[in-house]
Amino acid sequence: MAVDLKTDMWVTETYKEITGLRFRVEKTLFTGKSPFQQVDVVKTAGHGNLLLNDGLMMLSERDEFIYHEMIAHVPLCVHPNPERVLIIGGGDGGTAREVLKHPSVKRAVMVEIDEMVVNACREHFPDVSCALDDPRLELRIEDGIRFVKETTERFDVALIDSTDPIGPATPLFDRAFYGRVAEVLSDDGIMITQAESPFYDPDIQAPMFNNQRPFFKRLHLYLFSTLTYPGGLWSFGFASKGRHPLTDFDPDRANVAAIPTRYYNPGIHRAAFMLPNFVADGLSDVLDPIGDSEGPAR
Ligand code: AG3
Repeated sequence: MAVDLKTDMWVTETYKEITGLRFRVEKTLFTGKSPFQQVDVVKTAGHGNLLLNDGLMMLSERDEFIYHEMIAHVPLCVHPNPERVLIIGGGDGGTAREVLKHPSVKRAVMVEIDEMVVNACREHFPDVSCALDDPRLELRIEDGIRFVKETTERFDVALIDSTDPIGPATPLFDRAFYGRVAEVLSDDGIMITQAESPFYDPDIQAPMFNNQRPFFKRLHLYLFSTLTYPGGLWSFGFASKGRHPLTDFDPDRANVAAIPTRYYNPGIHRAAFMLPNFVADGLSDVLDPIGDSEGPAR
């Protein structure tokens, strides 16, 4: 089909001034400026609705399931009995939706700093925000840094569903924050952190893991593909007080088959921790080996 130049609209995320990712837009659904960031929702031609914070793509309806399944099910299927889950950020509700698929979870607390994100997603991403009113979830509009400093509650799993370390999410990559998260976690606790692009962001990943090292016994990285973030390959950090992401993973005990997913399964779980050489070599000083061999996962 020919492109009508008068109505041809695209939204572009420019990343580090070296690459751009763009989607055709049909119309703008929401635009607002909160005390924390610029929030935009557009309807795209082929990827459903798309949320941007400060011009950075956060999620599209078409592929959000990959990110949200991978941040939630990997730790929840490694922990032997995850009952209490903390989510920092994640205002769209996608992470909460996946967490609450686990029958073992009795209580989830989600701490999102920006109410505008929650409201925009309630309206424009109904299939993502659908679990925000689940009675097991407490949604707090509050600074996550302050919450972990002040809470006396303890959690089995903490999921740091943050944006890039610019703007409001910057302190979520600091040593002091990871220290507090470790304190609010139980003795077999697991923390997952949004860990950026293995191609473009080793300069963010290495300090991130260094900042976690004093508080966790095991640090690993795992990968997933995305249509919505620059480069198409993205990662999470897996930090635990002892649990191993593969040898402590038992798909039967976790009853993976009973959790409805479109991306995550036991094979994906294991494969995600296998790192290409350039990733493993770049992070060999900061990650733990995944297997018996020397050096990080491969
Ligand atoms: N969190 C954002 C991940 C990083 C995106 N970075 C980027 N586009 N430059 C997504 C929140 C989903 N709950």
